[in-house]
Amino acid sequence: PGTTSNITDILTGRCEEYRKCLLGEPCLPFYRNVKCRAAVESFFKGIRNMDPCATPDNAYDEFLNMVPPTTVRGTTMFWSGVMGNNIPQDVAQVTPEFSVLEETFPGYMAGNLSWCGATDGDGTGLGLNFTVCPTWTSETCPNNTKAAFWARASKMLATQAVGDVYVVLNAQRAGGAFNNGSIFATIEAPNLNQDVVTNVAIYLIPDFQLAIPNEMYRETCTNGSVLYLQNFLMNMNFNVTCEENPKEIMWLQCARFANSPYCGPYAKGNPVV
Ligand code: AVW
Repeated sequence: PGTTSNITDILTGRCEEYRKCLLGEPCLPFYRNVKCRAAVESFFKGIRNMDPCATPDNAYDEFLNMVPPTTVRGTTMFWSGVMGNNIPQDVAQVTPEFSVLEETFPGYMAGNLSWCGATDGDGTGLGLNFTVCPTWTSETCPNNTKAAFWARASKMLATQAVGDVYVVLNAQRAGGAFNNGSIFATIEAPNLNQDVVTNVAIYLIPDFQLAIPNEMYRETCTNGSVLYLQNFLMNMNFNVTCEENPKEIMWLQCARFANSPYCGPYAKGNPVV
């Protein structure tokens, strides 16, 4: 996939927006003093002149410690398997009760950008590749420059979460709504703190855009990988709840995909059992 050639300017501009609280997000006084030039420099520091598939786990630590992801108690929302149409991100944006990674300082800066390190240089002298970046796969490019960023930022998001937390899962995901190899399964769930997280609420959402007739749920709250996740979390001593098609999300899906057969009084999904 192509890269974001003006990434330095974009990161700087977004840093200034966030630090000055221009975005309506919960905004900490601590962030106001962030030096955006230094923050952007530290963003690149650990990846310059590096093989884009051999990024160290800690490559972004200096950056992430300057602008750590923080969320208000009781609002942290994780998501997995639902990236296609940005539903959790958009719900979180209009709902102060929910905060996703993309609304935190580092998540906002890096959202929708593409970048990677380069060992051979490409004439810019920046040690980055401004032409093309390798796609992440566990076999060919496990420690991908960009994947390493989201993995570390996700870990910090989970570690600092307190109060009730939420996770949005796709009820129609092939292979199961809870995917064992996902960031949520491998990094976020294991880093939640039993002493401070009061409940994990699973929000199981159908895909209103794809809207497969009579297949609103491949899995429900009481079977398959979602049941497995509930047991996994309960074994870790978390309180767990699970809700199918919660209204907070359903409304936005119907606003967006108004002709979906899952919307309206004649909604043609399978009845929830
Ligand atoms: P997935 P995961 N922007 O749908 O549980 C761009 O299976 O693995 O869900 N790419 C991202 C972002 C982001 N903000 N976040 C993750 N990715 C990548 C962060 C990730 O490398 C949030 F807090 C993965 O390959 C969610 O709770 C793919 O997008 C959780 O991690 C999504 O795979 C979603 O990751």
